[in-house]
Amino acid sequence: MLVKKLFTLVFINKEDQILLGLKKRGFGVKKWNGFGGKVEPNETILEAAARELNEECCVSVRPSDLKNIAHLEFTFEGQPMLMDVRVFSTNVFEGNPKETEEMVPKWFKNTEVPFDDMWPDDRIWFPYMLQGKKFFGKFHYEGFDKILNYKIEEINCM
Ligand code: 6U4
Ligand code: NA
Ligand code: NA
Repeated sequence: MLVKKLFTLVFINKEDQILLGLKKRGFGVKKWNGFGGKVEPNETILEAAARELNEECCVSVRPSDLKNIAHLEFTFEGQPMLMDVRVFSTNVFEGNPKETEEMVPKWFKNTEVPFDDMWPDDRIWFPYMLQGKKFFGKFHYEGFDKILNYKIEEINCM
């Protein structure tokens, strides 16, 4: 049986730029990504998304300003875990991104996203996000570098 674990992933947009963070430790180390982490038992998914963003780069958002743009599922060959990742974005935020123990934040132009140094799935679903589409994707990995199979579809409501 697969054990499902719930995670958040937040992207901040400013004009034609997107805020990414270089992960300094743990899962996804040395990869650029949005900001997020595990949802704790005492909080809503939106609260977790806002909290993780603030912990990881000192940017503040109101949970109600976060738009749910995607639902991603990751499984790993031979592992009984399913990562259930809820993806949010907003251009309403406060504070300048600051480096923390977990992330080095940096603004990237939407046309200059560093896919070579990101999760391999990002290259597949970022185009949906950057076009303002909502979508569901599931990716099955062998190890952490190779996608064995995947499915992605645009959805109308989340
Ligand atoms: P701690 O234990 O506090 O360091 P926490 O911050 O709670 O961890 P973390 O950083 O392990 O959680 O969460 C993983 C983050 O990586 C979440 O934001 C989801 C994201 N993520 C995981 N797999 C991904 C993948 N294949 N592609 C992607 N993001 C992924 O774009
Ligand atoms: Na995290
Ligand atoms: Na975290």
